[in-house]
Amino acid sequence: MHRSHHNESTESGSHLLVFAGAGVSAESGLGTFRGPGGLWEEFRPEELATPEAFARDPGRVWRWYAERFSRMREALPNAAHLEIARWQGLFASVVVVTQNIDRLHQRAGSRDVLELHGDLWTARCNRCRREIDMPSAIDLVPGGGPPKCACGGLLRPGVVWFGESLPELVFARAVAEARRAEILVAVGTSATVYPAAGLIELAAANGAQVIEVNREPTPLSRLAHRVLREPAGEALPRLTAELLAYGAE
Ligand code: BJW
Ligand code: ZN
Repeated sequence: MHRSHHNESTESGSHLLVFAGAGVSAESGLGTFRGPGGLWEEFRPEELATPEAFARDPGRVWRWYAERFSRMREALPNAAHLEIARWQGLFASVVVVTQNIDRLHQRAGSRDVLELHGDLWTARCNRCRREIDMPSAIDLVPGGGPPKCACGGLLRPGVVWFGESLPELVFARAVAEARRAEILVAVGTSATVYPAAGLIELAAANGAQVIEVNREPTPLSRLAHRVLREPAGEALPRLTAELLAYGAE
């Protein structure tokens, strides 16, 4: 890691990439997908998070997302989101690459957030791709859904389902950031869903220090240079001093 070129002694010249998953929002009361208490202990992912599921039973899929959205809009950023936002003042660059669709990083103040799996604050027509914000879409069909677009198509959540491509420009930028990252902090992700999880391997192959923050072991653990086996909201505030020390080496 190169020396800091900045005058402020607490600042590090490092390029930091935060790679986030559902676990970072667990302490905001939002369920994770996999693992204890995960959303998908009852539902297999393929059952609801696919274009095929939406085609088969759009009402069921829409209601599942509308319900998750109502919890999401009530949720608040937690200590983990806030600490990540604070890092912006401490490193040369901080890019948050998130698999989450809850906007909690943005609400905590992170300015450079790449959403790999879309955003549940937006709905999109499955025919003409017109976008509408989720609160308005939900209001169109109280208790039911999915709402119809003016073109006659169905509105769907603006997220990325299995078998769908990630937003191309967002993913391209995430690849570039993974290549130049000097430190990658992977927080609250099972690192099992691709191509997102491949970004961690890419960063490591390009020389990044990889730090994992997760309550449980994951396939990433053996590749990580440092592992913090604690809840993100407790681990991240403690990690800050360590990151600054790496950057100053
Ligand atoms: C804490 C904590 C605390 C808890 N503190 N930690 C076979 C091999 C390889 C790949 C494939 C394959 N078959 C199919 C594929 C491709 C597929 C894939 O990867 N499948 C694998 C599951 C096998 N990928 C895709 O389909 C992707 N697209 C694609 O590949 O396009 C190319 C293509 C096109 C056409 C045909 C084929 C390919 C798209 C993936 C889209 C993923 N979408 C979802 C749903 C989004 C909408 C929604 O929210 O409903 O995204 S799936 C779900 O998983 C969601 C998440 O973003 C994603 C990742 O999960 P995440 O964030 O890691 O959460 P969890 O729950 O898994 O983990 C939480 C972790 O936190 C745990 O480890 C806990 O321990 C920890 N934790 N509390 C710290 N307090
Ligand atoms: Zn339309």
